[in-house]
Amino acid sequence: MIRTLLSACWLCCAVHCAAAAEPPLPAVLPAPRSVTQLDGGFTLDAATVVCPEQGLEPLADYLSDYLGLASDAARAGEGALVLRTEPRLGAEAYELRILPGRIEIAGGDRGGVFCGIQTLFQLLPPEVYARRCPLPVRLACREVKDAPRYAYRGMMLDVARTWIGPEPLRRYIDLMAYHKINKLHLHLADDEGWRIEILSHPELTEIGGFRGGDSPVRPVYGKWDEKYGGYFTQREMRELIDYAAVRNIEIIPEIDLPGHSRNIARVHPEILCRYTPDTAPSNGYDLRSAWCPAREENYTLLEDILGELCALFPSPYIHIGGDEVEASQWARCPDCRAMMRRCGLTEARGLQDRFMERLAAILARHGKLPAVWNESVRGRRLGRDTRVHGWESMKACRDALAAGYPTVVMPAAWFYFDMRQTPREEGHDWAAVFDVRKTYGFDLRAEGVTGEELRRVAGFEGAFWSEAYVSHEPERPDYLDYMLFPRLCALAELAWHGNDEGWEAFYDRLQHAHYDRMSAMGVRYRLFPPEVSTGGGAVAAKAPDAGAEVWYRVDGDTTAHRYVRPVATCGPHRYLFHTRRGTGRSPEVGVPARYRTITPGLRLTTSMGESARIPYANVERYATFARTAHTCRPGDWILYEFAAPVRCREMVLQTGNRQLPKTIVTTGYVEVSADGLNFERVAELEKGSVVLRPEGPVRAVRIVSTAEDNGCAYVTVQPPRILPVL
Ligand code: TNX
Repeated sequence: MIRTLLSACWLCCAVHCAAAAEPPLPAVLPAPRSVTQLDGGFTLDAATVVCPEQGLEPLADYLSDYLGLASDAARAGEGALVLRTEPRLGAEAYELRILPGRIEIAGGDRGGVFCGIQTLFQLLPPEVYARRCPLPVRLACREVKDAPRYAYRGMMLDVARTWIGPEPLRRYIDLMAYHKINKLHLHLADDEGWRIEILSHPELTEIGGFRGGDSPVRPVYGKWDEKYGGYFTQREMRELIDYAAVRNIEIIPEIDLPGHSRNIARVHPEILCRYTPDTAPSNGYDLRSAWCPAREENYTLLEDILGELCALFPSPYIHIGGDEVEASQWARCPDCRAMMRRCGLTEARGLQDRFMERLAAILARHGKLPAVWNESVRGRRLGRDTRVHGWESMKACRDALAAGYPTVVMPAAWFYFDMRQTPREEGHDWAAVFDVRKTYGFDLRAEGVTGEELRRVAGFEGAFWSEAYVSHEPERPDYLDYMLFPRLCALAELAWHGNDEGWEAFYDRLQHAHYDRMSAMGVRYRLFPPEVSTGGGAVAAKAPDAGAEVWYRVDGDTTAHRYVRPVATCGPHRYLFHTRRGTGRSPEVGVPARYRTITPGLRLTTSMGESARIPYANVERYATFARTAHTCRPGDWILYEFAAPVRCREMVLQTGNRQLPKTIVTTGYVEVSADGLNFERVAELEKGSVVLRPEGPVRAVRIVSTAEDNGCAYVTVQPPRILPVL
């Protein structure tokens, strides 16, 4: 079939290019349904005029802006680039014809025309994305016929935990649009921030949009010492909605309810249950801050909030959250208990269904439908016009589909782009550690979705949660790009086209065409790590990605050198390699010996008491982390004493969790002792951690806190990572 022809294009091209005059088939991503080669060519030059059908002027402007062309509805003749709709094609479908005398893009609707424009971009030199397409460009004549596999092709961005404002958001909207992603799910409120102006309750953003400093909202994650935040005014949001709409993207707002509501609970404490709440400080995941479902006034406030969202957002759906609700606080609330009796409920958890039902009714009054996280349909009480986002697992997705709900399939283990991509990179790991290849390989049938349930799949969505992103700034301004790309490319391929052509063919298009496009887009995407090997007294490295350069640096030195040949060395573990291609970068890797650790006899003590459940012994066995019983105050200490003096090339001491720096010793210093008696101050803590490179033997190390409470009820202590002298 034509599709197979397309998939094989790069291979064929490599083999036949020298002999055949046929131009190669285009490496469009996501792949179109069919491409047919026609005779002749068309020269796109500065004289080409974009000619839109009435109503498509915004798309003509969009296109003209990238190509520097004039747009004139009256000049549909020879040499024109015609944009028109042809409803028979269906939603978002398009036909792109490059003919000797003209280019035609016919879309089933505006979305289809937009998708046709994106395919045209991919037939042009990559510089089109930088608005520097060198004209004239000679294009081979062809006909592309294309339509999406799924109507829902989404990306969720959590702008609540880390504030992502209008400017960067516009950039991500562009990047999604280039990939034919058509839904932007904006997570606008969570424990750590409220990001959308509600005119009838300005305090929600005026107070809740900022945390730390003099705000009643406590600081969290990496932003301890400043008042941090921001929010979208309704005007700004309206502009973003319009900006996205031109780009065939619908913005779906989410307010996470009734859990993940610590932020609004600081602004309106009365929304909580009527019992003495546990007031111990805690950061994020503060599951105690759920709205009280039995408090009637809460629904008035929610009507105000949701009513404004319904008026502001044209999307037929409003996402009302519903994940990770801790029902124990309801079980202790007298009003909730009375409500449970009234409803004949034996479990407090059932109250969530009633709460969500009330919200669905509010939305219905405003002509909208609810979208929810999968936990909200466990009780099956919400109407089957509710759209479910299945995130926890494939089982959660299958359950929602089996219960009859249209479901956006987004299990974290394939679609959460906040997960790290290899074990030593940054990111969460609770769901899985995976790269673009795993996302691409996602297969509904292999995951047990069949028959009727397959038809209920609304589509796929990628997600980026940002509770830890905030702590990557300003050191890693490329972090979000790096986490999203190229995993988002695989998401787009799956949702638009499917993965029937297989990884190798997809990867071929990615490395031979799409990396260059992403470079022109200015995306700081992730490349595959280099393969590092040793032998014959040298260390060698190879880039898996076509056209990628290998670079290396030596331990303790930040200067990178271009790798040209194996490096002769008797200390291969001292070298770290990475690859570069355009704006792409791989992670740094070294030889396995670099990462080997030793576990000398250790005793851990602290001044903050020992958690009964997660004891010091965990660390002494180098098994897992330990917890203290109290948070850290100035002068508090953590002491690591070794049974015998340890010689090592590096010792990494870490408090908190790598991805969630919430349980760290926020600020402090480190002292080292050679004899266990006399200590010398050698370093400051950075984000709760320190890397020591001791010159002599170490008998003991002590972390001393200068922090006035870390905002959490305890400190987590990780086992030291000790790298032997090699
Ligand atoms: C689970 S996904 C959450 C989020 C976290 C995320 C981190 C979901 C509906 N809840 O609150 O940010 O994991 O990966």
